[in-house]
Amino acid sequence: PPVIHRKDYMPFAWLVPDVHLAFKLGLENTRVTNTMQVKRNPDAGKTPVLTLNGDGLKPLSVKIDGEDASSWSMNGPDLAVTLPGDAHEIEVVTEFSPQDNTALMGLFASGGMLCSQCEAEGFRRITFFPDRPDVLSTYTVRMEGVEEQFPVLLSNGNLVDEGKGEGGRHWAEWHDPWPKPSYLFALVAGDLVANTDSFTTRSGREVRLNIYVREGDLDRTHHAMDSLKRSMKWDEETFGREYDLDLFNIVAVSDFNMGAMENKGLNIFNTKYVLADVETATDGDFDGVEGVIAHEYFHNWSGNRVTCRDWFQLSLKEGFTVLRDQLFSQDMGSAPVKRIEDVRILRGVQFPEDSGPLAHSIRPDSYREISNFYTSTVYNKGAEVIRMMRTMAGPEAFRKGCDLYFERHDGEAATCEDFVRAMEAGAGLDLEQFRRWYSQAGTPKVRVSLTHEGDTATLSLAQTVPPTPGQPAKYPTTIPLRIALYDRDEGSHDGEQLVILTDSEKTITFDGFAKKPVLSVNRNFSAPVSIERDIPRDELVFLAAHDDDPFARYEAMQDLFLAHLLGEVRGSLRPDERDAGRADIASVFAAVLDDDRLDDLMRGELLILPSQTYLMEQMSAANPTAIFDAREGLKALLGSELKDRFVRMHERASAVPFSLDAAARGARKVKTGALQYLAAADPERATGMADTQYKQADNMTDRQGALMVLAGLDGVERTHALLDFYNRYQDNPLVIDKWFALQATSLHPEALAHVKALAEHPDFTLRNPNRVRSLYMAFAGNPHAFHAADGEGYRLIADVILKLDPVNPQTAARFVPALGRWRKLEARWASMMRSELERIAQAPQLSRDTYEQVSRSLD
Ligand code: B3K
Ligand code: ZN
Repeated sequence: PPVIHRKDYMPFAWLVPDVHLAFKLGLENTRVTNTMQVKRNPDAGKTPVLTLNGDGLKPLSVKIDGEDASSWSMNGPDLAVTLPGDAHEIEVVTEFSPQDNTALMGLFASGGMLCSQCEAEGFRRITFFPDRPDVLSTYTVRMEGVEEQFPVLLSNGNLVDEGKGEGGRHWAEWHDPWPKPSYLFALVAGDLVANTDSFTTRSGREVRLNIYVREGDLDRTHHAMDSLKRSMKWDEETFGREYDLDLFNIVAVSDFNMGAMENKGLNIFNTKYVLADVETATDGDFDGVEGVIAHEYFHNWSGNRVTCRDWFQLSLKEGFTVLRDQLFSQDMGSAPVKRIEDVRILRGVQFPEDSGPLAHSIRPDSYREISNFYTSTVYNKGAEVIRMMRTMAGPEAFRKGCDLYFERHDGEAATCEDFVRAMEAGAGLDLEQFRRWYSQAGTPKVRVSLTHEGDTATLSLAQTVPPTPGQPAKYPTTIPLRIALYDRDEGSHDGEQLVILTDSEKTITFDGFAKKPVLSVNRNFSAPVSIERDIPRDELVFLAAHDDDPFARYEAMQDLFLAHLLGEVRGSLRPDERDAGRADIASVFAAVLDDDRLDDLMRGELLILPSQTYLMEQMSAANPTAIFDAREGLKALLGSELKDRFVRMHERASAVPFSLDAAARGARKVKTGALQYLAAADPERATGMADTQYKQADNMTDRQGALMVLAGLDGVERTHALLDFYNRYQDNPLVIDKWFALQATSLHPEALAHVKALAEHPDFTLRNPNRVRSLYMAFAGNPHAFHAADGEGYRLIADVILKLDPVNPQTAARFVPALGRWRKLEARWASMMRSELERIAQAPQLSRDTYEQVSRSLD
């Protein structure tokens, strides 16, 4: 497969101002008549050839200006039409089978309904078209099908007409007045029911809102609807963005590669991000629904009204929209807890990506398959980059920059550079050097130290950006660091400052400190860097107890755990150091458990140890077994030293009645948190407590939490609870996904064998991405099972990739990064992992998706 380079961008030679699509719908066979008005693009090179992208299609007929044409030929998968003049009408007819479309790109069948997914390049599986985001067209869509089979017919924009045909058929015609790229086209046909509501925009437009689901799921759509209305209001208030159609439809579908898709006026969602009620969804699931509903809705401006010029600009819409959904969720719930969660995702997924073979900048320079670049780097690091601009400008100036961006580029296909320029002009920032965040991959490292002499404290900062594939040499970038200097005796500071590091090194002096202050740095995670600080352990203990920035307090605790665990793993601790480290950690933990000024949501957050992945990230050649043992060992130690406190906390939290407010949610979080520590220390007692929690649960959060703990332990309680859970929810696929995932991620020593057995379960199928992920993605994230000493875990994932690749290449390729970590592992694991990648590479007929990821991972 060829490599596509950003530098080769050329505007398309033709414009397609208007498209009319007529669908004759059927599960086995769908026929599309596509009529395009095309004219020369005055801003592009002159060529008589119009190349229309296709993927697996053959034209049944091609007409130019109403006449059967012969001046066309196939150019690989594409259709090349030679045109005599400057403006023409082209009609192309295609046909395909939605039910054979297991890749779930283009138009596919899911549980009897028809549903589309076009981003990034799925539209070319429906019809021949310039399938690139810089070709904007207005769409009119006529759909026709059997009414009984497809009572609901939906597309983008507004319903303009409908009627009955012969033989039980009916039709509907939709028109979307907003010009859009083909990736935002959508179509749904099926037997669905809607939860209907409305929202009045600030200028008085009444928007009808529908959430379409299968009949039995209607009761689980209320949270999604509330989230949608909150998002609409928040975007008006916070970004000044108002909705621009009279209708906003959401459809939930169970077979979907991604979380959701922001098609204009017709968002299509994975059921996982729509359906939620207390019986079947956890508190985390509720947050997931709210966040994704908001994210897709916010795309209406950041993505749809202003779209991307080419796919290299993906972060223009995704990074920005992730930041927008993060700020929204911060405002809806606990801002510090949300910030910690977001940083945990960044460190757990994006940092490893940035230090591995698949590292790429947030605006990549090349790709073979764009689907492989819907990454945590483009999304989450992209959001951090825009957040840094906001931190440097302040929220008000940042808003001015956003306003200018929307004003300048409304209706256009823009670039990341356009965004940066609007931010410079609108927010008054100089981003000349800051632009390197768009071009350089790799997580910058900042070394931080504080010295003290006389009355002066001296802060020394030094940055390096590590080499990444294709980028051996790096330049310094702009790093905004929020800092505070604490007076240790007072336990307070004189205000936070923003220090901006631009050179490789910088020294700043602070006068008026008779005693050495304690430095709190990168507060609220103001820059997505890894900080290496020379800081005595007692200062970390101080910050863990006193820092008034909740993130920084969390961070001090994490640093304390990290240093200790890494010492354990490396075997570099003297016995006295080991004891002192453990004692400090236990006392910090005890303080968190006892601190009644903390809310439980934050308490629960502070009690989470650094993840296995994050620990592995800190080492050049990691021994996953040693890391797992050290981490579990520390859990057991804390569980046993603080047993009474954990038991009391569990009792206190268990007495809090169910509600969705923050206090009750916090109680549920610390309840299961306590069980996890107790399970490590005293499995027997924890089994009894978890069993009771399971049986008494009146909500999914408690039930799933208890089952998770039981799944890691041996005993009849485990067997009974798993069976009970299965029987209770066997008709609910999203909950059965949880049942698979809980076993695949469990701490149980036989987890690998369990996964193999579950792959044979009648409910397991490779055709449903949620189910595949619930078993195998969960497993690949289970350190002790995935890194099994004999390489069996790696083999299992490689087998899945090979089996899934012909079915659904996009989802198959998503498993490759797990095997791409071999350079970071000790030789024994590294060689087993590498040989699995080689085995995949040798398979004949790999998809472009998997081929690209495997070859990059082996380089
Ligand atoms: N824009 C979609 C991503 C679709 C990618 C398909 N390969 C979801 C989102 O980010 O909102
Ligand atoms: Zn998005």
